[in-house]
Amino acid sequence: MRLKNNAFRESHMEKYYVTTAIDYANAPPHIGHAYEKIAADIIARYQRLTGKKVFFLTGTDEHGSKVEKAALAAGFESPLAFVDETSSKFKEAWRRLLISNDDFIRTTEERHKKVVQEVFRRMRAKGDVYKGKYAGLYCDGCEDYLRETDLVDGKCPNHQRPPQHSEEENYFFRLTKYKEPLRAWLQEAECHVKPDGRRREVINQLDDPELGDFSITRSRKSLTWGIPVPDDPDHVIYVWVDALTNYITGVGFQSDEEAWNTFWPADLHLIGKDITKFHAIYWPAMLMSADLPLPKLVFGHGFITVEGQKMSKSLGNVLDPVYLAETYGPDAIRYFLFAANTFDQDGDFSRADMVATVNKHLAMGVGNLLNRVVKLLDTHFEGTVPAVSIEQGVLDALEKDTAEFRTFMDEFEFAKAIRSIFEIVDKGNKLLSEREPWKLLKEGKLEEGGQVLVTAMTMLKRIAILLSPITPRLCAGIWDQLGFDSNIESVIFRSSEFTDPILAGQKIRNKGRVFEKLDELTENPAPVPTA
Ligand code: ME8
Repeated sequence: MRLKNNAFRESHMEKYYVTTAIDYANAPPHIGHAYEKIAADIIARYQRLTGKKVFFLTGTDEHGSKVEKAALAAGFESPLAFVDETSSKFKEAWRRLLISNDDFIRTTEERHKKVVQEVFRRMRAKGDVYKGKYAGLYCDGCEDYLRETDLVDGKCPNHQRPPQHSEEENYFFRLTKYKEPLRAWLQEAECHVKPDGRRREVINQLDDPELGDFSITRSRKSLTWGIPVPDDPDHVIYVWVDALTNYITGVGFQSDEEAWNTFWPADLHLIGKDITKFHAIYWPAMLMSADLPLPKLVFGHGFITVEGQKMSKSLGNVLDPVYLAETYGPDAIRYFLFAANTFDQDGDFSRADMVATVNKHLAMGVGNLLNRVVKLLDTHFEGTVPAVSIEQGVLDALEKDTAEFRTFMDEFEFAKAIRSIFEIVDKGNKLLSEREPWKLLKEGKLEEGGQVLVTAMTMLKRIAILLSPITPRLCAGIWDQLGFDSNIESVIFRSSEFTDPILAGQKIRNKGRVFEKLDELTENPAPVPTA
């Protein structure tokens, strides 16, 4: 197992294991999937910055009737050939959006099949699995069992179509046995489900007497595309039991003892608000049954709409993240999504707003600050940092803004964290406009002018580091122009590289604009091609 920051070798380090939901491989990725993967990436990069050894897992959910039907509809003879193609589109999208995952799990992999079967065996050995008859409604859009009371006008409210009636012999999981321990876990002082509104919602679901044992298999007669039940090949394992188990497969359960002992339990399962029940009820109950430790935190983020509307194939407004990354660059998408939206609430992606926001903040705010500083250093100091001292007040203010940034990042309040960085950007631009170093230098006041420039450089150094989890490419560019030879991704808060002042003699590299202004593109966004 190789980690992004090579931290695995240092055993004394604190660890952080972050996962995303694994996306259904029934269609290519859309911007909602990208929103979650970018968020997890921002968290992973930030945790690396704090000096933790991080493991970041994402992947695709490839079994079940929804995927099987999509494969057939797309004219594929085997679902496997179909998911091979779809999962590669997810991988490609994450590469283009600079997602730094350490592994990408596919639920059709052999390593996963073994783990799912082992979890099933453990739950059965515990006496928590029994055979029974299932008669009820199933929505394969949700891959979930519905009740009459869940329906609106006879249809699944999420997928606007009637569920199927299904009647078959299934294996059931004794969820009812775990209701009490689950309630205790959900009410522990250390919150395991956030935001708090979601936690209360889950407790209400648990209190509902109708939430009973649930079916964890499908008969092979109705579904073949799944992992076989151990010792009973007439049944395949329910796709949610299969999917949730990815979180332990991906971190070496029964295959890589060192990784498993290091990283489990997960520090964070990052998921969308629609799948909290599976992660905060089913999954911890399965883990209790299998005698495995529970995750520390499940966080349910909000949903993203496009230009104020829910995405749908029929509206043709499903946004393709590859198209967006190609058209605007990864930093613009990453920045806008998290500067403009509140992570635990629903948000929106609007192209005009994105263009206006990144032009103002990144091109004008950060880009101009850098540009003015390196140009003046080039012209008046031959690109070499002069020897000056920085006022203590400036350094204290940087520490204050950094502390604020960290507090917000620890709570996944990305928009507020970004605002803390812009406190520094604004101070930097104000410093230049008030002190007018270009005038000082023209008048021959080299020491005074140089001091202003190195102060602004010190601010830019901090801006580059703090903003790097959000806009990694832009920040690598700033780092380079400031004249650092190291990789910005190797910086951690407690390293001397973070705290050291910029030394006299450092050579800056004036390479022109670090972030080009985006044009107001007028054509319609390309819809996601059907798989
Ligand atoms: O639920 N905005 O897969 P999925 C924000 N395979 N997030 C969104 C979104 C939107 N518009 N649309 C979807 C599944 N998501 C299962 C997960 S995990 C063991 C199995 C989020 O492809 C959604 O909430 O339907 C989920 O967290 C993720 O994208 C994958 O959704």
